[in-house]
Amino acid sequence: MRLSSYFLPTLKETPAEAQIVSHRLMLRSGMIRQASAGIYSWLPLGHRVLRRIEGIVREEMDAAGSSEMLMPTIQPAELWRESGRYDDYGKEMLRISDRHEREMLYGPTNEELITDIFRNCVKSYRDLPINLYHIQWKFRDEVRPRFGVMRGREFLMKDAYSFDLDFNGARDSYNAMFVAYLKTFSRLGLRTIPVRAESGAIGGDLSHEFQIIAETGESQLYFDATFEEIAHEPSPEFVGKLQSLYAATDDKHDTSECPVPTERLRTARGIEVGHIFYFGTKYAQPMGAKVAGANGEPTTVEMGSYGIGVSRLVGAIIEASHDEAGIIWPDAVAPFKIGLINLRPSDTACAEAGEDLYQRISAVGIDVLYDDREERPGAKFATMDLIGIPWQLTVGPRGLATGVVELKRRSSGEREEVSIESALARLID
Ligand code: P5A
Repeated sequence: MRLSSYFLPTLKETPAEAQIVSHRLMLRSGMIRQASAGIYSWLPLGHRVLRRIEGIVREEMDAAGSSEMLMPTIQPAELWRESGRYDDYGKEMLRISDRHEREMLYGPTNEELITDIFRNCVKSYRDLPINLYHIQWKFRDEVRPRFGVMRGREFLMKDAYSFDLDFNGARDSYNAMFVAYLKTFSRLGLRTIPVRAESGAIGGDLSHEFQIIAETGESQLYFDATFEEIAHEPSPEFVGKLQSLYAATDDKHDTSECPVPTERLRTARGIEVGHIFYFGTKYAQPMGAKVAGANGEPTTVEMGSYGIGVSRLVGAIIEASHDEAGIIWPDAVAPFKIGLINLRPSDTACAEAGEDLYQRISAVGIDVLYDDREERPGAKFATMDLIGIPWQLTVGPRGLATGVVELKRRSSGEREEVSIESALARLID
């Protein structure tokens, strides 16, 4: 991608309305624009990151044996009446009526819709277990949308749903998702603490929130220091260990009943990037989701649901990875791997070398953003730092005279002068 023809409306001024660093940086780097409170357009740079995160989430869900599908954003009210949640959900639900005055809603989550699909399609215990997911926009009319994409009204969620014949099966499904979440977050460069949680509007009696530590987090966490000391191996053997350690949010934490001695208790703010629930027959029972069991008896299925805040993760990753100059994308989610900076595009040697590098890098399928604009070098470096591209490759007249280019690693700030060929060898492997 050539910056001269890319749409990157960066801002020089710090936007006054943004209270936290990720929101400021997303606006300044031209990733998002607000359409209305808590509702955003994703501009090309932001959209790339969103798709990257979505891709990693998708790979890990597929690897865990969940099947991707796509449910609509608009749902009929009658399904929510069946589960009893139409009234319970209150003002957070955006209610709409169509031209025939039929009551509809913009889905805040999909337990009802997936249970309806299941009850119509699955008849026998032999078809179980089943795990389905989709990545779709949700709407929750939050009282206080804030912090940009972190607490939006419209937001992108990956939501998965499991169906099992009995509790043991449902617990295995829950634990498989638990492991898939550890893998997903670790690939995103994040270290998460699984916290026992209230299940709130989703319901059920077993639930974990996946929290990342960040000063600007909305949750207050209390957890065992062991979380900081052990490796968070995303493996089935590790689930029991992690689930046995104490971690709680302030609404659940009770100092007098806390099993962790004071000197081993840590406290920090956290951002909830995922939330998983086992809720048994809460929806299957009222909605009549049954299969024929081994002896032919109709058996109500046991369910769980598993959410990841895909759009919230964009902000959460920035909270965890930035400096004074801007964003520092972990390689796995970076919108481009390389920022190629041409210090003097009007110079023939620079233009040729820049173009040659751009072509050769693009030819091997690596995402490169080529700054071919006529701009001051300082402005070019500042833009690349702001938008957080992991590698900066700079071509200038002075270096070219001796056959070298400069390679800079955004995360460490390390710079090196290397020959064009060795720069390419380093970047293309
Ligand atoms: C689990 C999947 C559910 O809705 N039903 C389907 C269950 N869980 S949840 O905890 O309510 O949401 C899942 C994740 O979505 C993100 N999230 C949000 N992101 C941005 N803005 C919001 N207003 C918002 N609300 C929830 C969180 O990451 C949450 O863990």
